[in-house]
Amino acid sequence: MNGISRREFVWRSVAGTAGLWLAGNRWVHSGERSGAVAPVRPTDEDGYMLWLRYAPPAKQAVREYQRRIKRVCVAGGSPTCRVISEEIATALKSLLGDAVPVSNDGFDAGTLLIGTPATSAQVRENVPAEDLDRLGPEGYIIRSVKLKGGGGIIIASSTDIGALYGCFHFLRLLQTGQPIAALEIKERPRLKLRLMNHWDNLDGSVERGYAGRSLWRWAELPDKLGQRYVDYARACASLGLNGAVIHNVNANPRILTAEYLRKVAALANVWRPYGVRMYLTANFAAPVRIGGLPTADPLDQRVKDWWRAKADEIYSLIPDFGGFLVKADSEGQPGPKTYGRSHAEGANLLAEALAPHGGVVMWRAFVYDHDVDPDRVKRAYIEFTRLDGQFRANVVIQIKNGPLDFQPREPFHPLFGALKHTPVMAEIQPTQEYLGQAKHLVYLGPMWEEFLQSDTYAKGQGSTVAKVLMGEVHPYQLTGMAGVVNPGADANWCGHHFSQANWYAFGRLAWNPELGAAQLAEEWTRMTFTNDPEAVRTICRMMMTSYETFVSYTMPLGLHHLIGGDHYAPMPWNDRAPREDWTATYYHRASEDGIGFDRTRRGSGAVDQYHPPLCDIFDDINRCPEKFLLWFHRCAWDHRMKSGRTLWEELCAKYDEGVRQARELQKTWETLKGKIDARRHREVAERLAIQVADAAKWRDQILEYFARFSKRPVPKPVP
Ligand code: GCV
Repeated sequence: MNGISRREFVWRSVAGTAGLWLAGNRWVHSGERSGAVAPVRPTDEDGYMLWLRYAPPAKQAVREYQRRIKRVCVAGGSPTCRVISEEIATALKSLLGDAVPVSNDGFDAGTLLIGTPATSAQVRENVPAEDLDRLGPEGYIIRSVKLKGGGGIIIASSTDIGALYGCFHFLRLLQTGQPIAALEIKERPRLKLRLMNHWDNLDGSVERGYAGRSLWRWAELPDKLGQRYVDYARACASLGLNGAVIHNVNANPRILTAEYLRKVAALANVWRPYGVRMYLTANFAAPVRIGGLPTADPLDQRVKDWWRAKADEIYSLIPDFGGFLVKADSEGQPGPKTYGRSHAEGANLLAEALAPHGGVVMWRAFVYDHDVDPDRVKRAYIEFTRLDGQFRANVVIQIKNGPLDFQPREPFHPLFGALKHTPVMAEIQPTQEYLGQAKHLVYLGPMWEEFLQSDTYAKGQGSTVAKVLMGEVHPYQLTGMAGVVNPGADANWCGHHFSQANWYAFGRLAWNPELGAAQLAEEWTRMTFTNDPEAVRTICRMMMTSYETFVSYTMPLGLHHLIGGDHYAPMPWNDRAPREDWTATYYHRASEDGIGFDRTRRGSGAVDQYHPPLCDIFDDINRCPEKFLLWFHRCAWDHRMKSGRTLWEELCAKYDEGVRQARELQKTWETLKGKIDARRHREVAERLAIQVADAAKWRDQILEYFARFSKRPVPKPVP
């Protein structure tokens, strides 16, 4: 933060809210400006503060908050309580314009009390412990209470971490200008594991990272621990994220050496008060690569002993270590298959080592060995359904949202709902590897909502992916969601200011996968940019249309993998790669007869990995949703679409529409000039210019390429 303190930064930088001006050391509403206080133009922001800028909402709301919050009592003296005190003091000073006293006792009218039954008699009196117990250790209650001479507000939980989550919820209400007169909020996370997944390497590079170098400065650790590590944990905790896997799934085994574990432990110590637990990726060959054993065979006693000793060593340094995430037998990573063992035998080896300490193994389902099936998208399902029930209780299978690989649009992975006896968690990807990286404005909330609300029919209608994840379809003891995330060393963390919204939405969905994308967009916009109603509406509209826009100009109608190595630019002609299933032609199969991958019963049969009636719907060209048409069907170029157009005409129209919508995003953003600070406005505008140019490239190159097969003219694009 360029050498200034966080608190100072809040004062200096949070000036972009429409109608608010930073005058000297104080926020003033534009109506209040007088000759006595010279107005100051909104100060530029660099985006570092994320959604924790604590800019005051509308004047009326601020007045109400000032009336109702005269002092704060944070009961308890734990490191987490200290974090709560500091956060609330910083936030209230910024939101309300004046410092609000924070102490650790007292509860009279005008007090905001934060505590647990163990730390506060007033919490015990006003919030029955059974109510808190029902919400679990991370749940909380926010309640208005009547007191002599006025009202008070209690944020209560059975743990300090739950109280911290409640505190961030309360601050969200203030930041977004919500009424706080009669609060009765009960919240609990619907998923247990809510984890950031970083694909960061030990050399500081980030696989599929688009926001600068890694956040973890390995050369400086464990001695130097900067403020940024704290701010990372604040951001995670503000969303309810409770852990981070800090190392790439393409794992360097050195992360498990004593030298690196000391560095990892130092980070874990910083994050502990925020409830962010440390997890690591495990290279399956570590016993050979760093342990000096001749084998990594999971059934070999020496290998078992090595992992057990390694787990003991880790827990001696990090007592609350969460566990391992493993990519095995995938894209060249070592795994149990080398030794003729199954994924279950591999996962159980690590699970046994962690079990005495309460750790978990997240075993990735991202596997696609050729010999399993000729169709790549069928392979993981085949491998893992065979093993259902063979995993130890502390193993959870981590599954990407779709069966291929984070494509702009995929149907949900058929493993969701298919594993009755093995818990599953979802892996989604805020880092936008295939979705414009940090150059395109693409809010992924609607994509994830579509995924989470997909009905698997695993136990009849209503068995949505969200319900599967929450353990409501099959009774899983372990539940979770992971996000392959986007923060890096860039000043604004995520490269594109709007990419922050994807970190935000992921975190909130991990807390509750049934939240709506529109609600999350609005929360984020109000906290990150402005509370001005018109600007909020405009920004939210842009965000909510941006996903469909991106799909339209890149891979509409179920097309997928039309890219090359960088996963950014169009490359439909890509027919050469070390593996056939890394090309584009393997997927689109365009010829003079038509286009698309036949996954019906007459083709690869992938449709039958879905429960009825979905398998029949996907199999039927007339009932298959058109957004998945070319994923499941091979269609003639003249195939008649619901619009009455031929497939070719529809494809051309979709691409063109995408380009038009991208231009619309750009135009709309222009109307916001002056409504938010100039720096962020300019930086977004610069990227939108790239996006518009790229959208046209996608359209032109894809259509020009496919026209060679369709032998039909490409209609003149709308200028
Ligand atoms: C970490 C895709 C990405 C790889 C990534 C892999 C995975 O193939 O392009 O960079 O590797 O997924 O999820 O393991």
